[in-house]
Amino acid sequence: MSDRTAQAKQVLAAQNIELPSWAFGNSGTRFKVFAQQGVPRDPFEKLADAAQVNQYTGAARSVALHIPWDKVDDYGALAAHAAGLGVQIGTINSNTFQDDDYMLGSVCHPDPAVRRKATEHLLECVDIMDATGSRDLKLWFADGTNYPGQDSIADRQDRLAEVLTEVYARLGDHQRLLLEYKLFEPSFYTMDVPDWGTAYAHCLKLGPKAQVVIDTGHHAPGTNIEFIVAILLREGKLGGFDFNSRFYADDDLMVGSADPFQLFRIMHELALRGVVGPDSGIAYMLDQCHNIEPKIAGQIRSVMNVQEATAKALLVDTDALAAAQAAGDVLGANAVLMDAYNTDVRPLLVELRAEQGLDADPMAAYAASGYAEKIKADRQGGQAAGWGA
Ligand code: LRH
Ligand code: MN
Ligand code: MN
Repeated sequence: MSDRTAQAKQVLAAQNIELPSWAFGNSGTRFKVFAQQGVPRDPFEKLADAAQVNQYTGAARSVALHIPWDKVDDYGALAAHAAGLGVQIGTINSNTFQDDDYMLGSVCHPDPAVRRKATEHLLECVDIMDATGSRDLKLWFADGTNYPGQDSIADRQDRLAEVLTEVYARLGDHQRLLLEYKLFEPSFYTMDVPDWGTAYAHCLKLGPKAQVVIDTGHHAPGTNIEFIVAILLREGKLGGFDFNSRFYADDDLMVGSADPFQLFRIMHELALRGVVGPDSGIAYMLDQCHNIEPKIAGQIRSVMNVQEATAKALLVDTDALAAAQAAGDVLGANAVLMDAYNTDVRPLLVELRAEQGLDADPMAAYAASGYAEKIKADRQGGQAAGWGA
């Protein structure tokens, strides 16, 4: 085994891909939410399903919550339940997009009373982080406008900055605020945090505990996401990822399914700088919905897709790449990258799983476990993921 392969295995063994609790609930589009049998009825069961993904991949040791979709009376009990299942509660995602009050926005709303309500929700999310031991608060705002003149673009930025400042001040020493941007939807003329530049500008003003999140589905078609990764890394402002795939918009399909080469290019930028591991300060999360495929298996496949892209990125011959780049050897440099991308890393991952005491084929092992049949029999009336419930 080459040194590079051995090193790759070490990094892969430590890799963590956080799962979204909402991936396990029923979901769909605005046209139809499809009810699957056996889906979780409460956050405790969502954690149980997420633990299955970790059991067969060994690479998904934390689960993100979405509040209030995952509201419970006792978050300490939920965290203890997670620990008992061998996982932990990760990022807390806020939700200021589902109340009627938020029709014209939340933290950017022209009415101070609505902004106050949204701010109180964000502060409550930090309370929950205290109870669960979570490090990260992930903020995504549906705020924006649909029509020119509807509201002042600049004033809305001021309102946003004011709320972010208050929430930032509430964070504990080891807590962070991750600001997620999105180009479009649900607003179509302006989003108040449409791109990485806007998120970066706010995070820079706030301070070191504020970082940008890249959701891979939140860009214009053709955007070079790995360029954004490189820039944010360089500035020390890359807080994490919401991984998913898209063909057209914010499709929330399984990561690495629509464009595995893009995922590889992103992971290459991260591997180059040695920040793939869980101690990098970059939260690697999935943000997906499984509308027509089974959810637990969909999450297992997604984790495997990230592992495969990561393995390929770790196999890039960085010495040869640097030499070709320095020599201005355009085709040579490109060939080094493509060699790694075209490597079949599945045998390497099978070896890794054997070393970790895992089954070689997580999909088959989960299918053979009988868990899917058991939850179908045991659970009646599962929860919708959140939207369109
Ligand atoms: C918005 C988003 C954001 C939300 C999640 C459910 O499109 O990506 O991260 O919290 O979807
Ligand atoms: Mn997201
Ligand atoms: Mn999204």
